[in-house]
Amino acid sequence: MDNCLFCKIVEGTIPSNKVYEDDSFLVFHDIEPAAPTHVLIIPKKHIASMNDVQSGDFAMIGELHRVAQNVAEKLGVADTGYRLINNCGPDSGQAVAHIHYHLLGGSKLGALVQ
Ligand code: DGP
Repeated sequence: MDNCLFCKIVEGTIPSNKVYEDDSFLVFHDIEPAAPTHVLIIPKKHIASMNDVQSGDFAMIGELHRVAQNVAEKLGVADTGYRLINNCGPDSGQAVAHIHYHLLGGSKLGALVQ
């Protein structure tokens, strides 16, 4: 997708600090970490937001949870705990219109809603 920041990260035209990659997913460190561990899990397929997930995407989005489990293990937060967040739309603060899940951990996390 033209002019999508995360598609450019997938293509490699914008660099990222990668944690994991396979044919369907990319995981990379957030440029503005909000916790000691803060990575973004994205499908390589361009989907603008949770609202745009189609029924044909459900299996892939399910797989994303397996990726999150494996990444949490790899980054050492599986046992201490972590948070998986998807922001959808203006009120959530979604800034990048390519669906992504924040995986946050590495310290006691604050309140979920401020
Ligand atoms: P959200 O507000 O849910 O759309 O989160 C977008 C996140 O993307 C935000 O935490 C900062 C991160 N981000 C924005 N631009 C870049 C970038 O160029 N590289 C990386 N690694 N992260 C970025």
